[in-house]
Amino acid sequence: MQVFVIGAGGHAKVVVDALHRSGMTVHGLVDADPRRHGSLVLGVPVLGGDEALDPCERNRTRVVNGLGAPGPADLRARIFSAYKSRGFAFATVIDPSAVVGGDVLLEEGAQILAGAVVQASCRVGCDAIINTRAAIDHDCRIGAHAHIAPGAVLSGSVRIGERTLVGTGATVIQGRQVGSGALVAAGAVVIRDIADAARVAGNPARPIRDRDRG
Ligand code: JB3
Repeated sequence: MQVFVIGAGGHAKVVVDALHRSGMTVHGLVDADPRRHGSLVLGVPVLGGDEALDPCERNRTRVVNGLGAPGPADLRARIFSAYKSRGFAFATVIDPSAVVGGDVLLEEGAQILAGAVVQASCRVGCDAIINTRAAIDHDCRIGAHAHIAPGAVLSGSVRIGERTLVGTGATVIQGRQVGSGALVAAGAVVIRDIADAARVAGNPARPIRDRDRG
């Protein structure tokens, strides 16, 4: 199986490193920016743009989404759909330093990064990122393409909708639901349910006007 990473920026570097430490060989990266072509990311060549993977035999190839692009309506989700429609399958990434409960369900392309903890009976949706040292407690449901940023904490039985960003160091207390396409800003503390597409910040988390990325 040949493994390629899509994108060659900051998030791609993290997933390449996780794959290397998992003992996997990464055969190349692809990036939309021609200035990156021919460069190396942790020793792996940037082969060209997305079209560079056209010749790959689909049943012998796995791709990894290396775009972090956090936030609602993100590029990451569009890349996932575009590659799926081209017939590619996505590999899951589990950093060897992560702790993942035995009955956790990881859907296609889910990424569990360094030091993250995903406790028993959680489900992590396709293409979702559980980023560095995030903590996901028992029975959580993380929607497709959601991004739980570094150091965020979800207590037990939390639900996070599709494409939602839970920013760096944010906390969601047990049993709360955060809708789809929502933004929980860095450091926010969510103690009430959050609607679809809402943007919240602060402690306790309240709606905000300007997007405050985490
Ligand atoms: O905060 C953390 C821990 N990580 C952040 C991550 C979640 O998001 C990181 O600090 C960045 O804020 C961000 O990382 P990302 O998404 O890797 O961003 P950046 O470093 O800007 O790299 C994005 C790369 O994707 C650029 O090189 C773009 O040229 C490339 N790109 C954009 N569109 C694309 C496409 N590459 C391909 N193959 N196809 C595209 O359509």
